[in-house]
Amino acid sequence: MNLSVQIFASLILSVVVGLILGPDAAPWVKLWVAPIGTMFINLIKMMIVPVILSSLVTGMTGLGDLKKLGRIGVKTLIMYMGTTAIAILLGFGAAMLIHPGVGLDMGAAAAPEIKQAPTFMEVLVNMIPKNPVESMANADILPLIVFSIFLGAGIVAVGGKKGVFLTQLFDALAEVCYKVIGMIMRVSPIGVFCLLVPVVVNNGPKVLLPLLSVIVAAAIGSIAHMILVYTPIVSFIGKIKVIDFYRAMSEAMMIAFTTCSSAGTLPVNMKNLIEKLKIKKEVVSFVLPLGATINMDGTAVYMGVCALFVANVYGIHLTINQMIMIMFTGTLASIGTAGVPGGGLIMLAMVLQSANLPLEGIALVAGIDRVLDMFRTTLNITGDATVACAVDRTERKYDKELLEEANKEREEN
Ligand code: DAS
Repeated sequence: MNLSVQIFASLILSVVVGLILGPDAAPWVKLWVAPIGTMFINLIKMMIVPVILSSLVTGMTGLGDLKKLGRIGVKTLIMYMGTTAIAILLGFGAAMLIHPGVGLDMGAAAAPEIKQAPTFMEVLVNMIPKNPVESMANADILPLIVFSIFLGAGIVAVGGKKGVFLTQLFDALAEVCYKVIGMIMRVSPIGVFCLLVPVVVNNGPKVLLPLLSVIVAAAIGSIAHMILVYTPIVSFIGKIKVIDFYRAMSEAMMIAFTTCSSAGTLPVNMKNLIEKLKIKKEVVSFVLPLGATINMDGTAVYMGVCALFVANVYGIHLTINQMIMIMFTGTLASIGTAGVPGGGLIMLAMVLQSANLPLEGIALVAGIDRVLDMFRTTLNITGDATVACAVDRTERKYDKELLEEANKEREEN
């Protein structure tokens, strides 16, 4: 049975076992099952820094010139921002369809503390690592990307035998990383099972049913975004058959769904795009790590759905101004969301505050946040892969020109 099918079977089994065990088994499950899930996700996280460093440095040396990096960067950022803005709109649309929270009396709830999203300048300043080893130790992905780009550019500048040696060294390290990730993925059915059983045991029907409308709206928004936004991009720009794309993405999507961590899914996503979809390493190693930190379309859908849910629960009719504020701050909040479990919940406060909606609303969705996070993280990493496929395809045009130029030079000499 292929690995994706094994992981899916494990996912279904964990839901059944979790429902049979029920909330009374929570202490026992927390003691004996949850730690195995934590060990599995830590195994994948163990590969985040080495795979980004080795792939991005190799990718940089493969780019040949910084002009290409600039072109890839601009295309990537435009597509990331564009798809995120559409995602919030779809979140609003799904919530207007389902009307989550209408007539729901959730009682008063304590207002959580507000975490401010970093300002644009703060994001820029934080991107420059004052100590690359510290950035690696903390798995700070953006500073690690910047350091890897400079390291790769330095190797290209050195050139000669030393440059070739270092390029081959980092290329070999990248290959080793993908082999290790493959070994880790072999135990993923067990890891997925042990990650999901605690979630099902703690979020049984009595927790989920009253807020089922929120989960349904988030799921509809996420699926609509995949169908209306990602499928056309993959098919018409990426020139990849949709069935091939989602088949190649299935492992990473299920890991994202169960771990709720874009960062934790990154190594698997990178490996599968390079090995299964043959996307260029220099594109994958730049676009995906960047996306895992700033491209969160699933979180944007969630912001749209939850903002409308809170407005409905408190009987507030959103004005156009409030919806524009939610769209703007929701895009910023999704950029500032960390690629870890629960990242979006923390940023929701900023969105509600910007639209003058009661912050107590966060406590209402906090109880089912882990389930909502499954959908948003799965969409987040799928969006990263979608943009990588589109950027890779549009770059091939330049590669073809380079190839033709090289052929012409060869004929002339
Ligand atoms: N869990 C986050 C991620 O890893 C998304 C979120 O919390 O919104 O992408």
